[in-house]
Amino acid sequence: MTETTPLITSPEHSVEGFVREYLRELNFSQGTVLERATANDRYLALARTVRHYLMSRWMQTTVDQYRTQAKAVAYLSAEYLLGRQLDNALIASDLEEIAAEALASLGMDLDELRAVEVEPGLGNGGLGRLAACFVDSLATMSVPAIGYGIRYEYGIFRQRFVDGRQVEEPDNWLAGGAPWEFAHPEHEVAVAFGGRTEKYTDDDGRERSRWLPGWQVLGVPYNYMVPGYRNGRVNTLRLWSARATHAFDLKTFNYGDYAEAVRSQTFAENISKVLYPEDSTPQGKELRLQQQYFFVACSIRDFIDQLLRPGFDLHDLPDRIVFQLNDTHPVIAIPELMRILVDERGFEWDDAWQVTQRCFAYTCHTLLPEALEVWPVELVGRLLPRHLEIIYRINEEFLAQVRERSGGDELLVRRMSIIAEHPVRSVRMAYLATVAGSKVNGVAELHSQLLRDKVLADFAAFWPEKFTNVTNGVTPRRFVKLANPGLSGLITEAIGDGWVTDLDRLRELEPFADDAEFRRRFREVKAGNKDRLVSLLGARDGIEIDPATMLDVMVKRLHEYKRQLLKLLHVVTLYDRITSGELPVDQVTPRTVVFGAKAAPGYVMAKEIIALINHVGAVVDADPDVSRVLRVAFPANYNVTVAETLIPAADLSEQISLAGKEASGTGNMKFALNGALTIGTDDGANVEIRKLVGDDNFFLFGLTEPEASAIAEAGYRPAAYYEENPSLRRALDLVARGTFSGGDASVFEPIVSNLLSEDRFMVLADYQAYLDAQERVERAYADPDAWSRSAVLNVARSGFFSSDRSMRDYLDRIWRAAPLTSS
Ligand code: BZD
Repeated sequence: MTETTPLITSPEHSVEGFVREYLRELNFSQGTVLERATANDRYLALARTVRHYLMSRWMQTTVDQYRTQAKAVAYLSAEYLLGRQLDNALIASDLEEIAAEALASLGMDLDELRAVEVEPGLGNGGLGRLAACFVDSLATMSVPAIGYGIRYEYGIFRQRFVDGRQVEEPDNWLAGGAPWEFAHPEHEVAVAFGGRTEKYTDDDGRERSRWLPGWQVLGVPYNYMVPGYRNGRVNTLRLWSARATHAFDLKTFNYGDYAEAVRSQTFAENISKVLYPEDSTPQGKELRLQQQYFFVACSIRDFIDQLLRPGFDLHDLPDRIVFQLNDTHPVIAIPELMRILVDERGFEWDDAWQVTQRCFAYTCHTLLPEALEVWPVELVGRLLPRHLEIIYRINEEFLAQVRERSGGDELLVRRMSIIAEHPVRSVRMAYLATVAGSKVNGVAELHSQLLRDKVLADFAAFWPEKFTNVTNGVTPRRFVKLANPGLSGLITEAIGDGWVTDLDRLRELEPFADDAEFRRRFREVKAGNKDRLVSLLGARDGIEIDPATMLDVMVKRLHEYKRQLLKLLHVVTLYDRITSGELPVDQVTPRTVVFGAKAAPGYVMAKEIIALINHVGAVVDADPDVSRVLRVAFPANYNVTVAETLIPAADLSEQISLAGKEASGTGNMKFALNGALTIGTDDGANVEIRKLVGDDNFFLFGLTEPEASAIAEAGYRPAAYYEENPSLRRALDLVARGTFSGGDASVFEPIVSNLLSEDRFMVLADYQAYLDAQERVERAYADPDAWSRSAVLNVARSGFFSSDRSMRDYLDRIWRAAPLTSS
């Protein structure tokens, strides 16, 4: 890149300027005129117009980052759950009003065009959305940063319900055109796979190993703008798309298997075809490892070749970059950097190891043992033979250290080995990341503590200083400013608009919690948000909900540990009490329970739970007495776009995982920031939310982590709770008898028998405490003024959960990098 590239200027920041640019785009890029333009044409022209306003900032940011060669953060993540781009670009560039007026002058409605955009669903859930929040914050804080990932042709599946059961459909998000991306085939990168290694002696007489790959693919980078919020910065998200090579590089393939190579080319493009829809339970599929290596190999190569000055001495790499590993998915980057340094750049092993360790840090996002990725040695050896050798050597040297420091404790050595021997010889990716990374962090206080005390206890004893915590956060731009314009306006009126980039300022709202007029307006905003939700669910799903009821929301991936079943047992209990006459209808707090959840397509139990929710919902809705006070709404295909309307409307946020299982949660933060009260267990970031908002403004219930562990240890017997609790027994019996399955008792039998015999996540043990807490909720909700006071306090005290704060913590504790000062 030359350093004196003349920069283009932005279109004029005015309604007239916008109209001009818009019509030009419609003509020149879409090749049409207003009268003939389809909704998609109009949207695409709008997206491109907005893009133009960001372009000079983007180019300037890129030039500045190259010019200063300041230390940069490279966020390596297999997932980015971005949400719609147009809305965010509009607020970042302060163009919302101008665009709305400009379009209106041309007879169009901005909101209608926004709705045309299909969100890029390039992630499964929390982990992918977190990555999207982080890149937003980094840009807003002017931190030199780049996000690296995969440009999946198909994102997370679209969910439909057929007879209440989940059916998955492909998410062809690119079909309508992709106005936010910039392909750069000229910067394609070759990535090798397979083949074998051979030993040789180098010119200095040293024994070395080299990789003779069997086949290769090309990675084409696609750049996406990551606009900072009104700060003149636009960072880059670079996602890689796989292409077949045009021709074979004879040198590379001399030793390879030509036939295999040809066959493999056909499959090359499968690598970035589809996002794996499993979260928490990795499937260990070969294509998945190919995806992982593909994107990190492209990214490291890209950073070295494109972002460093020519001739840069890689011994100094840690001064220029830190690679943050978003869970274990990119961990194969560690042996890849070692390979580049040792094999390609002739580094001594020890020097390469020093550099590599300083370049990587690892974030763990789970506590479930089954979620810790392991790759069979056989597979790694077949796909990446040189990397396997490197991993073996890393392990060998590490275990020698363990032996030395433990006085030869072979049990400890076996426990800590990066290579597991059972059930099949495998590479433990979390251990590799822990050994190689300079820092390891969990994503909430409790999670980090449990990592230190349980999951990675041996490592924490070995390297206490390596372990740290960074509590997750969410971007207030998307999840408050954009999603909740009513509340944003109210806050800004009260305390000014500084909160958007300095969320601690929300504290200044505290006194307003005691201001009756402010509370009234807060309730007015909530009511308006509920009306918006009513319209959305009506139009999108044909679901009718009553905005005058308490909106009780549980949205997140469907997983047993998150305990959607506990919420459902509450619904069934209410149904039972109302239909049996035990609970007079006029004593019930009218409620709408909203679920949103996708299940991994292969996760049978999760899919059964979805069916049960829908079936219970249908029976509840069909009962004229019950449905006056209780409704269940389960809109299909919950995604970021739906979240943006749903969360601001919620009264009650359900965060009810079994303590010690949810690493952090981030939905919990979004709800609190939008003034919903939480009913929750002492789990993940709930713990920190409760501490901050105060016990009076949070409905805590359930076992604590030590209690749950103790029960598990002593032998948990769920049937005992069933036997001793009549209310629970009746609820489960209703399901077991087929009340929600047309009288067919067999349909949901697996759910009931699993709860009675195993109930791994202690739904039955927490049932009564949950019901009691829901009664506390009802009593509190009966006093709207007191409820809204608590809600305002939730907003005022949740500023800590800005992802800007998370980024500051990463910068201070892990990255040791700093924002760019003005250009
Ligand atoms: O990460 C989630 C945790 O479950 C949440 O508690 C936490 O808040 C977020 C962000 O830290 N983990 C995931 O979302 N995990 C995945 O999506 C995933 C995806 C593929 C493979 C394994 C896990």
